[in-house]
Amino acid sequence: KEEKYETPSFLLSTDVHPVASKLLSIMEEKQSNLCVSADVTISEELLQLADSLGPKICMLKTHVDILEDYTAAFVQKLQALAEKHNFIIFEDRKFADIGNTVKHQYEGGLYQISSWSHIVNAHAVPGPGVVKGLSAVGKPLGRGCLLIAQMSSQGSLATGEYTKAVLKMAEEHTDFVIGFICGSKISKRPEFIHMTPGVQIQAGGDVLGQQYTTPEDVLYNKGSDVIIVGRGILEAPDRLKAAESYRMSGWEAYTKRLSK
Ligand code: 5BU
Repeated sequence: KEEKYETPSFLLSTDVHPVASKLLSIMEEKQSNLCVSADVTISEELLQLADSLGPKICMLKTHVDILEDYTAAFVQKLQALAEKHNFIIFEDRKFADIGNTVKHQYEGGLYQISSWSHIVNAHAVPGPGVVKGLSAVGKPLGRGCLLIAQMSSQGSLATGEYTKAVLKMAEEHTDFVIGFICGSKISKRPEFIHMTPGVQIQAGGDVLGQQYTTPEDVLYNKGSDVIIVGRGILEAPDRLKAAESYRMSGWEAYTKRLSK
């Protein structure tokens, strides 16, 4: 089949944040807009996942605070795997406090997230101070941030006017905010990356309010750029096979949209 995909011209623009442009070039190179959500509780299993699925993904999303055995040595190994397989690390920390507090939470504590995670995310609910606090730590390190504009869970309050306010907050902090967690494309500005959780091959949900949409729907119909997949891969009988199938269907839907 002929490859119609061409490098989007904005990739060549100098306005794009370095982490965003790195992510976009990884996506192109690996033909993957799959972010695996590595929601496991043992660090060795997380490292194994990162090593085996590494070639299939553009990004690995973590929740370090669910690990039972977190150590500084673990993040060093994770960083080495990110280098080896060329993927971005995204700690899904969902910061949501005043600027001064999130600064400490991002930089310090047990996890020292800013030292190893290329991307973090934040709720906009505290107002712009949350971005300013995170930015004070992350910007000098070349890190990027996603604002949570919408959530995948049923009954989420992040809708309508709230989502619009998040978009505005992002537009006012483009030196640090590189995009959104959202269900569909909310900004036409090409420098913003749209990433969507709540994705499985079959639409549906779980018993705790998670709602799933398919890769095709998210990337083609809803116009998002990256799919975030956890249990769709983690609970599959063969994780590598499942990751390859999400990568393939995701890339097909994404390139089909870009050449619309
Ligand atoms: P799942 O197993 O594919 O349902 O996991 C989804 C992951 O994405 C999980 O780590 C959530 O914490 C994360 N997530 C989400 O599901 N929905 C959201 O709106 C946001 C994050 Br923000």
